[in-house]
Amino acid sequence: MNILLLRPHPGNDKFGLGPFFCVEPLGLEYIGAALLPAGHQVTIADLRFRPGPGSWIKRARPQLVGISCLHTLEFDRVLETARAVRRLAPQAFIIVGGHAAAAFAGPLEDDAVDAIMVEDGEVLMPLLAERLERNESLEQVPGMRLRTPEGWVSTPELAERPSLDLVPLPARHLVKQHRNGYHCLLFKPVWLIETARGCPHRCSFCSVWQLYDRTCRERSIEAVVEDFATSGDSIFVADDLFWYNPARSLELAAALKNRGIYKRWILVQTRTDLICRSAEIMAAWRPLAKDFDIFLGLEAASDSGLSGLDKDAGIKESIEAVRIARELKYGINGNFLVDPDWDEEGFRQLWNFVAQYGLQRAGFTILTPLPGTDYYQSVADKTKGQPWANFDMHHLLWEPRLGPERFFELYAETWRRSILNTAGDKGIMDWVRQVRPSQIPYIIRVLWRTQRMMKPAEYLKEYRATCPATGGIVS
Ligand code: B12
Ligand code: SF4
Repeated sequence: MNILLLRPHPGNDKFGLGPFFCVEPLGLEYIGAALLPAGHQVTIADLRFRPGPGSWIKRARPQLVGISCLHTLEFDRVLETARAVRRLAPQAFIIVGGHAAAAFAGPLEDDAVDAIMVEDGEVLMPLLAERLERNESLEQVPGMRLRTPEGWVSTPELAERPSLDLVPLPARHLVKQHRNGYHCLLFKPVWLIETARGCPHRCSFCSVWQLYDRTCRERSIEAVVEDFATSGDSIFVADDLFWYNPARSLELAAALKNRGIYKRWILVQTRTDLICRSAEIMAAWRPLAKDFDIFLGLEAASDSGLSGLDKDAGIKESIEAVRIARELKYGINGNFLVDPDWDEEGFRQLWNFVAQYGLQRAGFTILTPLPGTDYYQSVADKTKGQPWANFDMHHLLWEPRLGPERFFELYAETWRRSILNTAGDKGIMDWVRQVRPSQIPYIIRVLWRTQRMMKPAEYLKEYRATCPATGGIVS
């Protein structure tokens, strides 16, 4: 069967670090790897690059089209893509899947879509393709919301989550044509690698643990080593919780070292408390790359702030984790959450913490109720009518305690305290001096775009366009 897998353009990268990151659709590559052995013709098209869906449909002549939906903010774009596919290939079966679709399928239940996968795709997509090929009923394909003449129904639940080793390596050759477009910060091309999936923690703002019921599955050491060995020189590790399993983490570092793997750059994401108890592991990993960065969920500047987010780690861990990582010469990129319910003191506390511990290399996102979390359910009424594109963690979804004008003044001021402020400590020439001549136009373009995050008027304009109080709401 001809199968086309699409990664739509998310549509919303006005704010945030979107312009700094563009990585491969790894979920689609794993699905591709699961479909190929069954004899299917699989094409992956990344619509963040040219051409658009029309050309791909002409080329692939698909009977089955899968559209990925990683983030809540992509919902409307995903539906637009599905409608375009429906027009261009009316006979094709259209399924949507991916993290945001699985965590909260409701908004995607639209006539342009035939099914939504609410589980991983590696086992279920081959099953779906087989049933479609044989013209058999789809109601027994587990893990889906399915559009039927009687309306949307849930198919049976998957008996158990499959082992990640069922599909040991992603079909990276399917995105060969896009490879040079994948980048993170100044590293290009970049490879995305997954070593484990899920998280046993319970941060209130996060949709990952709720989707995976606080489980975490790991790939085998052999599969991960092979993936590192056959990928390029700059690696972004997709795991939400790197170094989670101490014994495995040490074993993996040793296995990579034995295979002679050494990368130009590795980026991982983890928690402060894991770093505090993993100094030995971190020491074992550090020599595996020339530059090694960590995305660290710092989230708040006080113990009460952290416990309000169910972070289950304190400020002591934040400070200690930063110290350990710096001592081992890791780069730290923190992220803090800014609560619409803050008063002025909330902002000042954050600024003092950032200044005291030199955390200017950080992102500051607005605490946003992500669909699929209990937090979302508890405030769903307040977010009614908001366009999904506003769930990018840089929009206010309701009136903040300080009022929108003052809130955005202080929020923009928070970003002005980051290293991205070219009028701050690190000027544009400091950035330019750090890059190769060929990278200068890129870095200038990206920095120019990010300066928007330091301008309250830019946020206010968007807020007023969608705020119920101003009558600007999009319904
Ligand atoms: C890589 C990544 C990114 C990349 C983008 C990747 C891309 N291709 O565009 C970057 C760094 C740019 C990014 C940015 C952001 N991200 Co992000 N990101 C991820 C991350 C770490 C990994 C995704 C991944 O590839 N996983 C590995 C693959 C193998 O798994 P998978 O994608 O889930 O695929 C499987 C299934 O979902 C399914 N599947 C996937 N696609 C499809 C398609 C079909 C048709 C089917 C049937 C099945 C299916 O099958 C696959 C195989 O089993 C996830 C974390 C996570 N746990 O998923 C967060 C995550 C998706 N991001 C998140 C967030 C919050 C963001 C930001 C808003 C953060 C910010 N502070 O700004 C921004 C938004 C940027 C923007 N404006 O678009 C949240 C999502 C929250 C939500 N509900 O919206 C996550 C879950 C992280 C978290 N812990 O909260 N992100
Ligand atoms: S924010 Fe990170 S640590 Fe917390 S539940 Fe989500 S993935 Fe786990």
